[in-house]
Amino acid sequence: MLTPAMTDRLNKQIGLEQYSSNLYLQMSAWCDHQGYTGSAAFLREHAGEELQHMHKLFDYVCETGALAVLGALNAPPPGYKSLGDVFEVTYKHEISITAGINQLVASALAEQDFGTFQFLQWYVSEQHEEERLFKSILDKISVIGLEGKGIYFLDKEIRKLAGQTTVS
Ligand code: OFO
Repeated sequence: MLTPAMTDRLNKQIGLEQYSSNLYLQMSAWCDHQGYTGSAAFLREHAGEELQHMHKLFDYVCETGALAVLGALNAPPPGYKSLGDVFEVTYKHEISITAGINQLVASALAEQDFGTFQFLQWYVSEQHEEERLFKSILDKISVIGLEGKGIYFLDKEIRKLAGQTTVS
């Protein structure tokens, strides 16, 4: 059984995962509009993964007998300065999600809610993968660059990353 405070925190995280999905779906629209079809495919696929993260939390809250509540979401930014800007934002966003998960884990421990603590371990590992994935894209950007044909090859490389992370 979840405390009301823990239910509230988990519901907030449900909203953050749903926002992540909207953020990446909107980024995929921008990339497609600019002709970066590889990045668009990768981000669209990643938006789907974020929805799975949201559903996993939603199911957990429901399974404990608490009420899952979907709150209002902010609109994600519709435009970006460059493809590099898109992936700077994704990396910073994932770092902020990691901080939120860490706070959830700390409050589960403080409440001695070991069931939630155990459940959240999946998100701890997942955030390690998320940060690694988006950092690897920033590394590709700094090696290949965004000038001339570089952006064409970069976009092809990013397409190859679609489907490389898994949700179980
Ligand atoms: Fe749900 O991991 Fe990214 O945000």
